[in-house]
Amino acid sequence: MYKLLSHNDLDGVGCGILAKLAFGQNVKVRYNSVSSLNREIEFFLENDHPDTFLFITDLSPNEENEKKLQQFFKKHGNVQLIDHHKTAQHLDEYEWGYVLVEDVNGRLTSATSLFYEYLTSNNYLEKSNAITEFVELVRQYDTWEWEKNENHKAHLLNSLFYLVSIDEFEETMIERLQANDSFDFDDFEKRLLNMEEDKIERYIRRKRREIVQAKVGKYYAGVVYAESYHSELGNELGKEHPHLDYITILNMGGKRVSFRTIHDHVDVSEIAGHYGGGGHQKASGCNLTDDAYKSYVLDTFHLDAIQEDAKRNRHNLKESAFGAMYKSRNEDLFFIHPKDDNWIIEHNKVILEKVFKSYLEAEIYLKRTYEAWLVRDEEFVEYLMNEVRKA
Ligand SMILES: [Mn+2]
Repeated sequence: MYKLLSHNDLDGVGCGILAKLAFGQNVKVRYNSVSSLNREIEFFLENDHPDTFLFITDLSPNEENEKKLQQFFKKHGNVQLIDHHKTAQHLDEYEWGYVLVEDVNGRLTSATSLFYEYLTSNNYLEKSNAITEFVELVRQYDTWEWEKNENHKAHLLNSLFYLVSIDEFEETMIERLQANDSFDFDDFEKRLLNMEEDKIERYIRRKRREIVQAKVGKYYAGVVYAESYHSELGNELGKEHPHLDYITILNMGGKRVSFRTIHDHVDVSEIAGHYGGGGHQKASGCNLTDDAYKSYVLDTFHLDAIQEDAKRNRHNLKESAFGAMYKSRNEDLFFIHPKDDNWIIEHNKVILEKVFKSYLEAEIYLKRTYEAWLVRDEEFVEYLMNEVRKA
């Protein structure tokens, strides 16, 4: 018998699907949240038959269970952990641990892609075009490579995953991967997914109006409350507000926090680690501990949402040689102007001493310090007309 304990997201369930394709009726699969894994490991060690081979994928045990698993392994040899999270790298030291963040070609891995290699190289499962394609879609979604590659099919697969129950998703995928030479959605799914994509877009649009900014430690964080679409949201809000080092997404009901960044200079697995969580450089999470609650909920609850930059302007434009006009909540006016080879900021007609090498640098400073936003054309034109009148 085999038992698989895996994560309850697409990458984790991808592992479950592969396990069932490989071992059929001989594997029991349990999907876990990050916090429920340790209970499952303890249950396994106490209750399961010692001949049962235990796989753990896409999740890592706490220190106590790490030791217990090592003891179990020494006695029975029946454990294999496969993971790709940066914060699980210490488990690679164990004979039973295999943790790889990047493969030999520098490609980011996922638990499903690592488990696929494991199962096929040990002859538990035969490679097929359909499975290979499915595994690659999961990997691209999980590593967010799909966006760079514009591989929307990977995103759709994740959307489908959240539209149906895990059981239904598993069953449909197993059937499809066994029966077909290539992997695709059926017509009904395609129609459903179209509607779902629209729904995600509307959800994100609403959340854009709720995000607040706060300095937490040395970094500027965007903070938003959301129960779903954390990766999509983190990505969109990160791109919308490049002056923020990372985005924090709070799921109050689940008492979980997600961290996402689009930047290379921040490692959000370290930030999550600070609160007892973990993950990847660009995506991580932790429980909503008292500390996390204080930093992200209590200390930010009174803040007003960030105002978005005007989007449809034709005159008041960023990087304009005439200067771009911004406004803060207390009605202060700002202009970012080019001067010689640099950019400068004018605050209520007083030029700030600081000089910036790029427009973006100036804007980052402005938004971090004053939370100002690019005003709409109407306001910009009215201001200019008033100035002309005065003159
Ligand atoms: Mn994963």
